[in-house]
Amino acid sequence: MQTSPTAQAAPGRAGLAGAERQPLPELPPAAPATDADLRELYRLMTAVRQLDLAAVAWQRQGILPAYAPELGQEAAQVGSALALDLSRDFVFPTYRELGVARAAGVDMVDYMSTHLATWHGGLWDAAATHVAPIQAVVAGSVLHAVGWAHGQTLAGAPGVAITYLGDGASSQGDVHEAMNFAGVFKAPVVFFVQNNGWAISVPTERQVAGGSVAARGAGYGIPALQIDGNDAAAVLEATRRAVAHARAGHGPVIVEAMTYRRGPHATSDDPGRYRTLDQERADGGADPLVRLRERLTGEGIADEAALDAADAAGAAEAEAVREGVLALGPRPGAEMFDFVFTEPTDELLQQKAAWREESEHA
Ligand SMILES: Cc1ncc(C[n+]2csc(CCOP(=O)(O)OP(=O)(O)O)c2C)c(N)n1
Ligand SMILES: [Mg+2]
Repeated sequence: MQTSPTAQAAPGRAGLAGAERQPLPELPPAAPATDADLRELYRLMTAVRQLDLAAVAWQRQGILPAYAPELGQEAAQVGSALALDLSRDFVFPTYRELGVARAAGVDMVDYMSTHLATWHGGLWDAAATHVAPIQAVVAGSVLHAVGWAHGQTLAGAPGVAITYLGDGASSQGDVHEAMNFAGVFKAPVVFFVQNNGWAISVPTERQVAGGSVAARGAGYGIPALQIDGNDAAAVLEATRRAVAHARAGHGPVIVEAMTYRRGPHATSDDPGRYRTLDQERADGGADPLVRLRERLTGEGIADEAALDAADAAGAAEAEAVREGVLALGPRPGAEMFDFVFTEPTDELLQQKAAWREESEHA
């Protein structure tokens, strides 16, 4: 029988890809969410819900120039952030991670200052909080996280990086490079994908070939969990498992949290141009905050009065943050030159002097 040249394996390499592929490692189990965990998830998720809704209103009122809401993604964000040990771990967020930042303890006035679009990109201290600045470059945070994680390996340090990315970001070449590098070097990193069904106006099924980001893990030798991202307890447990695996030196994990972006992509977006309200309601499913509340009351873990008090605390917090943001006032314009390099170049100093002369008449 004649075989075509392309079908013949090169000598010594016959079946290599199949024969030497390692089975994916098993993830360790994690303790299920306790009643105290569930109450804490609710307290944070209701605060995040109200801050998020308030931020959209602030944009409409002209307080913030722009904002990217995370309505409907509170369980994915708060649940994953609560699984971290931020004395050691480090968060690399996108532009949509208010819930992660809040759960990680970032001051919310400092956080919102980013959305004021002032020069420095946010007032919080990334080194102190272990939450990196917002990343607007799609998939940018993924590369940063892998670099930081590999740094932990080289330093013999115990930290785990968690990088947030969307279904849309998973189509970027950077994600392939990041996952491949992390797989080869067993970098302690959790790729936390919030599959919210959309990349602006493009639905997941029109850009994620194969239909699942988690399924891609097998090709990189990275174990992956695909979970209900609107079940806060499930997210907490899955992320705990992923973090424990990475911390034990077994390398990266992908967690794909299936959720839904219930609002616009950003305050400048009109989802009515690419999906109907009926579609949105059907595809969005049950609200994760309502789901958690029903579980807490149904299982007698918290009563209505305690949950109402948590809601009221969230509303008061949002109002205090609004006042804090308004009190920030404008930043000094010349500051934009100060945060480019640790040591400014001569050219930058000349630009700063010229800018001050023209704008401040200094
Ligand atoms: C490198 C790069 N390409 C394109 C954009 C424009 N852009 C901003 S958000 C976005 C969609 C991202 O979708 P996804 O990763 O699913 O995240 P989601 O917005 O749904 O949270 C695009 C294309 C960008 N910011 N950066
Ligand atoms: Mg998306």
